[in-house]
Amino acid sequence: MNEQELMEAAAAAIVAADEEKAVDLARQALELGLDPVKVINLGYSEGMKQVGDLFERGQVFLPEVIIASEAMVAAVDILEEGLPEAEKEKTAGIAVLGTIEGDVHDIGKGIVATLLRVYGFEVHDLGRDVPLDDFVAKVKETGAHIVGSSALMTTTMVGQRTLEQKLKDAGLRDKVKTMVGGAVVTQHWADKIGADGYAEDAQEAVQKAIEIAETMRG
Ligand code: B12
Repeated sequence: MNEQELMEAAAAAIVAADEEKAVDLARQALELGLDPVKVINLGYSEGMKQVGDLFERGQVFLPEVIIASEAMVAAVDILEEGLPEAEKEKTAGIAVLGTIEGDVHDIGKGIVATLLRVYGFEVHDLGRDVPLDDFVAKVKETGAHIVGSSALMTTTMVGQRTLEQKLKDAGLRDKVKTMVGGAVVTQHWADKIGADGYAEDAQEAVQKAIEIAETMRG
């Protein structure tokens, strides 16, 4: 199986909500020496997007989405074993991450957290359905350079705008840079609410975070 075929099979395994197959393909990807991040982005995440489209059209139902997402998590766990060890010596920066309150989608945010750690960030992952005040408190406590929020629903992305305001009210907005992401979030939304960064996937998120952390060190 070549790289392209494996990516397509990985996406298909997620659409079929076939955990065994998804896990088996993740192992094959590592054996073939493929880039785990690429396989997550172009294979499994692509499958998850297709599941979302089918769900929206009423062609699959919530229980199937849950099983598909479990298959995705299991495959990503395997692929993460193929990532280089997190940099323990150097600190690229301190990042606080979480999924906005009211929103339980956390697969993508988890991938972003893992990759940031691999690239030397000290990551404080607050989890999902995180009250906005908890983001603010954690930024204050850790002196974070970056606070990243994830939102997968139109109803919760508005929380990212409120978070901007809460950071201002707490006098922290000039000390921390904000990054936003999640399926419904766009660069346009980031600009509109005054966030400092947006990324479409975890790889881009890390690149942007590194750039942002560098500008903060001056
Ligand atoms: C899996 C899934 C679920 C799972 C979540 C499991 C979990 N632990 O996360 C379950 C089944 C629980 C679920 C529940 C629901 N879901 Co849902 N779900 C999805 C689905 C199919 C895939 C999401 C996913 O994991 N994608 C894969 C990951 C890797 O991608 P990602 O999250 O986008 O993350 C990447 C980037 O966005 C970026 N990124 C992510 N976060 C961040 C943060 C920062 C700072 C940065 C820089 C970048 C970044 O990097 C990530 C990695 O590359 C989406 C469809 C879609 N197109 O997204 C719907 C979707 C998000 N769900 C939807 C809905 C409606 C729901 C429910 C309300 C359904 C219901 N009727 O109950 C509930 C929500 C409950 C709640 N209160 O939150 C809608 C939202 C519609 C909208 N526009 O508001 C969607 C879009 C489906 C649809 N098309 O209708 N869901």
